[in-house]
Amino acid sequence: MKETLAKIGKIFAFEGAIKEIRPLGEGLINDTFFVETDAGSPNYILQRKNKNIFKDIPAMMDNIYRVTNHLKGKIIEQGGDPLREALTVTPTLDGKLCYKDEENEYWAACLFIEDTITYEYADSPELAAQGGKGIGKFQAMLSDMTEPLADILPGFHNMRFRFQQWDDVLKKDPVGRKAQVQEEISWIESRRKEMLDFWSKVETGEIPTRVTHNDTKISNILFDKQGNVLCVIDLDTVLSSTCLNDYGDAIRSYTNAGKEDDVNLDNVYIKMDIFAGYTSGYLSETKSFLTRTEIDNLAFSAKYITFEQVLRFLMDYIDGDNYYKVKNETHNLVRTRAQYKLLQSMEENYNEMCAIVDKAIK
Ligand code: GN1
Ligand code: MG
Repeated sequence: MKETLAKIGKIFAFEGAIKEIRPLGEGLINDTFFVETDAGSPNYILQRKNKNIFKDIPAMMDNIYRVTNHLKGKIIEQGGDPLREALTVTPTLDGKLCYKDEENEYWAACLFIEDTITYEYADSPELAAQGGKGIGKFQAMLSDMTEPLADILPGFHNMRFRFQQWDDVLKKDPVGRKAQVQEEISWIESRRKEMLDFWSKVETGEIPTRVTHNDTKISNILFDKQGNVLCVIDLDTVLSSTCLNDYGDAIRSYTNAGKEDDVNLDNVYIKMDIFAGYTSGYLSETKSFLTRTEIDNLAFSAKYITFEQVLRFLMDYIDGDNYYKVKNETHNLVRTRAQYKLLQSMEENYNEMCAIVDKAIK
């Protein structure tokens, strides 16, 4: 691997000599590396993108390039620092946004942003409010982006598509795990209708589509040392979809008192003060452009995205662990149960969640 990384490092237009390339982070999909260069030169992030999941990586990189350029234009207008407040894609020496190696693996790079903090969970309502503001601003800056983005992950948060995949995997039961997870399967089936009903509103246009991030978990946000959001990262999933995905997925990660894959389910529940913090920060930036229907569906979107995550983890378990990276053979099942516990906690607190949204909008 070291040799491969050294070879790939030479392909990109990095300033300064490379000192070391080492693994970074806990992403579930791509392989991420930190590229350390000589003192005085910027450092970089290098990623091997997951080609099993992203079928058209050049199109994905083109989306990222266009979105970051749009963001940089806004940041400059607002007097901000475009190199710290938006990702900067680093091209190859011959000017391409990604590189395909001899093994048909795709690599891409961006500038590393120094002096930032990342979190796995929100430790205070204030931090959650800043996170909400950050995603709200991100959506606001992209709200006038009219050029269409390539649909590089068809059906990503589309429940009708997810249920098609689900029905297929259950029919095939490729590794014979279905019999052990009958109870977990019933968690999905008993909510099929309400989840599809929500998605119908997107299909009919009652809920509009916008440029959205689609993977807004807290670890995809860089905070500065004062606790403000500096930059939204991991733009692989920027797509045209409902912005409720971004609110819902953020609530799924910020408010969870436990871990996404917590073995101890007593740790997992929704922290309502964090929910209130995130919601007030998010709405302070977005209430001027969100429609009434979007606002009325915010609380539901948290249940929707958490349910989708239960379905996706369980489906991958039944399928034999082909999608998410796993640390052991029950990892996807552990994730399923932990996310289900979070969903149940949201269901128990749903009326209060709706009341908090109503209060924040007044
Ligand atoms: C994946 O790779 P990462 O960790 O940013 C996944 C998200 C899930 C998330 C769960 C393209 O994101 O949809 O919500 O894991 N990304 C893709 O942690 O499927
Ligand atoms: Mg991601």
